[in-house]
Amino acid sequence: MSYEIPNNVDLDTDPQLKRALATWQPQYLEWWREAGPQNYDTSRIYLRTAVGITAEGWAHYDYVRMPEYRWGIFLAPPVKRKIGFGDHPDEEPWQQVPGEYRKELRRVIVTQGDTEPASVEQNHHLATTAPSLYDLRNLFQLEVEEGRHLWAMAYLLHRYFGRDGREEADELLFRRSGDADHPRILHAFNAPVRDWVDYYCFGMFADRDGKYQLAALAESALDPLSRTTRFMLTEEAFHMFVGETGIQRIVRRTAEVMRQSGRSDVFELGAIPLEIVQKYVNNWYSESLDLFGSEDSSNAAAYFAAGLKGRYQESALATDHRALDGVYEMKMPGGGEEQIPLRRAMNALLRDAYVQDCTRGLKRWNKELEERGVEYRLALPDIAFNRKVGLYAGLTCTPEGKLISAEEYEQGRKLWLVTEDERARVAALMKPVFEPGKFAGWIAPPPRGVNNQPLDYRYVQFA
Ligand code: BYC
Ligand code: FE
Ligand code: FE
Repeated sequence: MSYEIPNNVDLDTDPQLKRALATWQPQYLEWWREAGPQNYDTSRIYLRTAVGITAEGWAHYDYVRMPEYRWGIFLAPPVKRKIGFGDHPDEEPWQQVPGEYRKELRRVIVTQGDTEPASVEQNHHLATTAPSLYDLRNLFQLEVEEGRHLWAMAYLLHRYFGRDGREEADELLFRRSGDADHPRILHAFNAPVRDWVDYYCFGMFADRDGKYQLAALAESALDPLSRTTRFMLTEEAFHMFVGETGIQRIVRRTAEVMRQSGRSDVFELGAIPLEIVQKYVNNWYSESLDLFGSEDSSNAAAYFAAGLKGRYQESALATDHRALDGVYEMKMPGGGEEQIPLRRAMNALLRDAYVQDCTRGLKRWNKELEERGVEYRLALPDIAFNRKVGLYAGLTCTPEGKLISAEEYEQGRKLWLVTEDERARVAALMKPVFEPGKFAGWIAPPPRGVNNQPLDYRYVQFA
C-alpha cells in the first residue's frame, strides 16, 4: 500500500527524493501496523490531521479510519533570521548540511527521530484499556502526531544525508522500544509504559523534554531543521496537555473520593491514592531528567559552538550569545558544587528551564487538592534523585535530596518508586470505558470536549 505524500517541501521537484521516500513509506506503514495502537483498523476516529501549515490546514478535524490516515511532511514557513549563537553568530543560516558538522547533525537528528516511533511502541497496548472515548481519541491523536514527527526526521535524513541518511531512516523503523538486541537510543524510550498513569506522566514529563529539545533545535543554524522542529512544537503542546490534564483529572477524582469517604487509602473505592501518583511522578520525572544528557557535556559544547543546538529561546534572550565566559554552578547533594564552563553546561541550562516548567504544572495539580480541602501535596523529587545519566548518576539520595547509604536507598525504593504490588492494583482499575460521555471511576471528566464537541460525542465509532 502507498499514497501521495502531503507536503509543503516541493517533493514533486525532486524525483530522486520522492522515489526514496516512496520506498520508505510502505516500510513505515508496515511498522505502524505492527507497533501502532492495537485492534482499531476499521474504527472511525475523530482526528485532527495536518494538511497544511495555515491555520485552516492545521486544524482540520474529521473521522478517519487508521488505514486511511495520511502522514505528510510540513515545515514551518521560512523566517528572516541569522544564526543566533555559537562561533558563527550573525551568519546566514545553512540551507544544506556543512561537511564539517555532518556527523554531529546526523546524530542529533537520529536521536530525535528515534524517540518518536519509540513512544508509539511504548503505548501500543493502551487503546484496549482507555478510560473513555475522549481519552481513546486523544491517544490516537498523539500517536499519529508522533508518527508524523518520525516523518519529519526521516525527511531530513533522506533529503540531506544521502545514502547513510537513508540507512539511518531504515534503522529508525528497525529498532524497537525495550528490545534486548535492538533497543531505542535513549533510556526513557525503552522503559515500559504499562498503564494510563504511566502514559499521562510520560506526556507531562517526557513530551515536555521533547518541547525543550525541539526548542533548542528550532534555534539551529540548519534552517530545514529549525523549520521542521518549529512545526513539531505546535503539536507538542497537545501532548503535554494530555499528560498534564490527565494527572490533574486523576488528582481531582482522588480528592473527591477522599472528601466523600473521609479516607485516604482510596484504592478499594476505585480511585488512585495520591501517594501512588507521587511515586509515578518520582519515576517519570527522574527518567526524563536523564534525557537532557550529562550536565557537563563536551558534546553539548560542540553543538553550541557549531550552532546546531541553542539554549531555550536563545535568539529571544538578551544575553551573550557566544557563551564563552562564565561558569554554571551545579549544587551537589551533601554540599559543595561543581563548576562547569558555560558552553559545557548547555544540557544543564536547558534542563533548568524544563524544571521550572514542570514546577508550574505541579502547582496546578496541587491547586486541585487545595480547592477540595485535601492537605496532601504532590512534589517533584530532587534533581539528584534516581538518576542514571550525568553527574548525579548512581548517587543514592532521598527524593528530598539527602545523601544516604546504598542500603538505606534499597530500603527506601519501595517507599519512593512504584512497586510491583502497587502496579498490579493500578492495573486492576484499568478497565475500558467506551460508552459516550462515561469515564472510568479513577479519573474525573475533563471540563470540555475536543474541538468544541460535547463530552458525550462519539469520538471513536467502532466498526
Ligand atoms: N540515555 O554528553 P552527554 C521527544 C549518551 S524527547 C542513554 O551526556 P549529549 C519525545 C550520549 O549519547 C526529545 N544514553 O549528552 C518525547 C553519549 O554517548 P556517546 C528527544 C544517553 O551527547 C515523548 C553519552 O551518553 N530529543 O522528542 O549532550 C514522546 C554522553 O553524552 C542519554 C533529543 O534528545 C540517555 N538519556 O546528549 C516522543 C534531541 N543521554 O556519544 C518524543 C537530540 C546521553 O558517549 N539529542 N546519553 O556514545 C541530543 O541533542 C543529545 O543527544 C542529548 C544529550 C539531549 C541526548
Ligand atoms: Fe514527538
Ligand atoms: Fe510528543
